[in-house]
Amino acid sequence: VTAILDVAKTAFAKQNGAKLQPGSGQVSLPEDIRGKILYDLGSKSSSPELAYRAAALSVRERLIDAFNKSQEYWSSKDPKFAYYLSAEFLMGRSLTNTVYNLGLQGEYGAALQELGYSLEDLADKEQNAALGNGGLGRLAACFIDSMATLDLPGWGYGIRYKYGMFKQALKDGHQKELPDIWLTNGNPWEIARPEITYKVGFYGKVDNFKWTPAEEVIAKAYDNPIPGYGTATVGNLRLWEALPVAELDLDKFNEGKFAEAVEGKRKAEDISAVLYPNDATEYGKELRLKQQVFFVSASIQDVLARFKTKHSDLSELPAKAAFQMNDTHPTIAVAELMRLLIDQEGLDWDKAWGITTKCLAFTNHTVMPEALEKWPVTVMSKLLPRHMEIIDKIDSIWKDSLKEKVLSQIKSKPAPKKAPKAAAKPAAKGAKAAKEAEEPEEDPVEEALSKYGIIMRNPYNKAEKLVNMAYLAVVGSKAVNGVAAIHSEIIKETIFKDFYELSPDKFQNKTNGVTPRRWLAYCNPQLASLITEALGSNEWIKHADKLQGLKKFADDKGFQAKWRDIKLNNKHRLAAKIKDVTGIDVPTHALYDIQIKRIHEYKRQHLNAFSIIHRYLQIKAASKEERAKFVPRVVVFGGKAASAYYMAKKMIRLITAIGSVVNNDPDVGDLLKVVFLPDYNVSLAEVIIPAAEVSQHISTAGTEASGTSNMKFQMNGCLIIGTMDGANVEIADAVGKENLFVFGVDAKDVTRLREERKNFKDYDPRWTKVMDTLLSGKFGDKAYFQDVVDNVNDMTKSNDWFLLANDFATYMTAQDEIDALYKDQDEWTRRSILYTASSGFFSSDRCIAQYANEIWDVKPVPVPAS
Ligand code: GPQ
Repeated sequence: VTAILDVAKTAFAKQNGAKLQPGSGQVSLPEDIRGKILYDLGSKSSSPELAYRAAALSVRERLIDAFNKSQEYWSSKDPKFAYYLSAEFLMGRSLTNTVYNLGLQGEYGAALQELGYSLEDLADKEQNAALGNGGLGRLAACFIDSMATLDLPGWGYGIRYKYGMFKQALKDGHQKELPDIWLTNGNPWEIARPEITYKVGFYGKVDNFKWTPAEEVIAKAYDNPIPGYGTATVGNLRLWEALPVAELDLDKFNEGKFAEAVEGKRKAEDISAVLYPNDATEYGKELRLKQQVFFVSASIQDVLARFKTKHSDLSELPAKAAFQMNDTHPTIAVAELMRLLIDQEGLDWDKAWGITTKCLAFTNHTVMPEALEKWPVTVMSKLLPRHMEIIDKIDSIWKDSLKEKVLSQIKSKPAPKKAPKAAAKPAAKGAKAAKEAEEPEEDPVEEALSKYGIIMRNPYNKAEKLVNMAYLAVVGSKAVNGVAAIHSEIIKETIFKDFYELSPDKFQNKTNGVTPRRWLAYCNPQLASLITEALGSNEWIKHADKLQGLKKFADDKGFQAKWRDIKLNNKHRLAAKIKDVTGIDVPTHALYDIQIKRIHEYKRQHLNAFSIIHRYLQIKAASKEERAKFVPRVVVFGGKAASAYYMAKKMIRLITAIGSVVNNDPDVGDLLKVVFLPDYNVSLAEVIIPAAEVSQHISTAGTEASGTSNMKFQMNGCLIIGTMDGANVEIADAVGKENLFVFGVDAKDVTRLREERKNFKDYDPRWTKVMDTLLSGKFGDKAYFQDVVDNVNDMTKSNDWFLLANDFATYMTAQDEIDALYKDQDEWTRRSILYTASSGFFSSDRCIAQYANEIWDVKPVPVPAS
């Protein structure tokens, strides 16, 4: 077959003139790219945009050859596969990554040079594939890179959103959201698979366990090949597009009702139209649940279909497939796999449950209550009547299995005496009180079981029942993991405490990681070369532990000087970007201080903003001589606020308002610049991170599950100011805590401190001054910032939930330490080198190897070269 194909290819190429294959010796690479501009893009002249598209089309062919080989090889070996189910994959750009991972940089670099371009310039023309919100989506992207690099048979599965993460513009310093129209010029990195489709149903009726959906859509596959680094293996990310079962309603069309005739089509396409732009908050919208079922159902159907081409006994499924559920978004998989096994495959309940609970695993990414998805039973029953029936049964079998345990607990503890409800309460008035009074008395066993319930009462509206998706996932999974050591401990003590006590062995930790390819080797090429030169090989790109070898250069003055030079070059590149995007001139001799992440109260960008106000006041109050001693700083922010998140949007305005005053004050000059870079995304991060000297990871302890940009900054030799939260704790262990600027309360004290807030009196005078300045109108409309201040400073209105006032003093101390250390450039650089040297643990290769060994039981199957 291959021989015939080769003959056909050559014949076709000859007929087509320009369609000769590069690499076959028939046509040179520059000719190939020129041919693509002429024949694929239909243009007689070139431009950087066209050249990018042509180069990408050319690379695509190489990629597809390698992809086909890998997938055929894996298919012939039939190993166990890991399937990473995720509603988000924040891929960013692909050209550089693909060319470098395939080892084609030399060839393409030279070819493009011949055509008058550089790979770097063309790379900049690519749209970002922004099919994710932030950390969770980017983690999924790093994971599939590592799976391919480690030769692990595995695919990602998700949604091909037509519109990704919104674009952020600033209008008068306020965030404005614009749609992300990323597919208009086509996407050379995907392969449409019109022949691979599945039906997904919604609504309708269940009659004697048989579900007849009232609405059906088609899921159509698009494959996105994922090249591994330093291997012939190319993995796959399969994304689903929603299409109507029928293009048109023919009856309506014949009646001349053209708009109505396409109504069904539009409704179907809505499912994969937009990414919900919320990060770590509950969505609560029916369309969101539809998206989740849509991609989960199509993915599981796809896996079962492939499984059945080789096997007939479904009890072998756990030996061939592991599904990792990325947060609660894909957790309907528990019910969907059960449904497919029972309703389509004819298995009995127990057998199906045995298979399901061996195939699935669940990762939790937050303890923030607002992110833990709970769907109203009413919504679920309407949209997914059969799934709801299955969840009901899972819930009741699960609780039945706990009855004896609960009974013995009740017997060993005398029940607390309950005062008769009506007598204990003052005369009940109003609807709420009436509802409470009507509440039926709970049977004590039922009450004791309720904490384990997958189906639970809405605590704010006892009449409503909710499906707790995280609990469904925990019960239906063989393993549950957190994403950093501290986080994995916290989930065992808080949100999953009762479940942990029942099955402690189910709970694991998998500290996150990031790919050293994109986040060091490719985004920081000069540093990468220096590292390779120092270590004598580039093996560190695949074996990041080898970065340890840099430790011996930490004190080497010559090496330090080279290291610093590269940082300075990267700062120049960022300064140019800042100038280009915002018009602000920033000095390159200043300390570059960066905070880039979604805007959230728990991430405390406003704490950073307050410290800038303090710095500004200090500069203003200083004499000329004193000013000369200040360490100049450029503070850069980037991040998007969820469109409906009121306070987050105010935080953006707070930063831009401070910037307009500070950046234009002649007393300040180069001593302080405050920049908010709009539309923070993956490719902007690739410019910012290599230039960073200090980065801020300052969440209230216990709130940031892990953080992953902290790891990227560490890899690039950027010092960290942070709280003992998320992966900061492990970074501090790796680098040495004394080499970080650590401040703030410990997670274990947060609950108590929140309780004590009402009596908080310990305001730092610097804090009070900052609050007063904000309310003085110095940064514009004082009324506008009143509620920002109230939220953290007025204990009668709020309790400063995120403990800004509490952590302010130690934060300022840490800031002073930064300034002091920056004056000692040798020591600063020594630490910077140590950061990179100890970042190997935070490679996603390490992390994915742990998933493969400790959860999935998937073994590498290296694809032979050529
Ligand atoms: N995270 Cl639940 C997101 O980016 N989005 C989400 O919806 C949830 C979590 C993040 C989390 O906040 C970070 O601390 C983690 O590093 C990241 O997931 C990856 O685990």
